Amino acid sequence: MEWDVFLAPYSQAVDELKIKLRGYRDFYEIALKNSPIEFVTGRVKPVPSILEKARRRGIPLDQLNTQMQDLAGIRVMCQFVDDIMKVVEMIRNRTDLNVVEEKDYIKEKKKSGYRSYHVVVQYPVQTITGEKKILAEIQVRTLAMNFWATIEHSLNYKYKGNIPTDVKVRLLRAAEAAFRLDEEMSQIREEILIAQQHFSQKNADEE
Ligand code: 0O2
Repeated sequence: MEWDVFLAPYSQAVDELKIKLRGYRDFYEIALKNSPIEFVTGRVKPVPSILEKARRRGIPLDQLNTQMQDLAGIRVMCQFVDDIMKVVEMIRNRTDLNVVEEKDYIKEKKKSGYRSYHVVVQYPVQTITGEKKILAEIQVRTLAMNFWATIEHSLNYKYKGNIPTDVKVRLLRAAEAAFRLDEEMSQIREEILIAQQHFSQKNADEE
């Protein structure tokens, strides 16, 4: 398998989608509105992770393009839970991609405590041999959900997927705390938004 060649369109898709989704922030800023997007990151799945997931899921390597939906991965971080569906709606309305699947791990969190909204999209990339439609997974989550997921992900890596029970229990408690933090922030949302508008106006005036 020539990984560089196979993954090149995925890398292109990640670069393009990062720019496109980051663009929303600028549009909101110009319109002097609070952006539902705080920041955007993206990555192509590293080859060892691809091989591990393919083995775990029994996916033949020649079917990766149709059966592994997160070779190209984008993450959109929001300040508030309510922003998540605004971002999802903006993604659904785009005419440069097709949404093929949505997974709501916010309504129904994973057993681990993981919360996020996943949108799987089919995105066309123009390659030297013509157009290639590739799958990309966009994960939309709050900053608190992202904090939890990042920590849990590194612990999973450290313990090679077998996190000890006591740590798992603590992680579940931490997930509960992150959920409550999101709830608290939602309740003072209006106040925070007004403060942030004053702040960005003040910065603009000083420039
Ligand atoms: P990485 O390193 O982020 O690429 P599965 O991966 O089998 O659970 P599925 O159906 O392939 O699930 O896709 P799903 O549910 O959309 O989840 C894929 C990705 O969501 C994961 O990619 C993680 O990024 C994230 N995710 C899902 N569950 C959890 C969780 O319990 N904890 C954390 N931290 N992240 C999660 P990868 O391939 O696992 O890893």
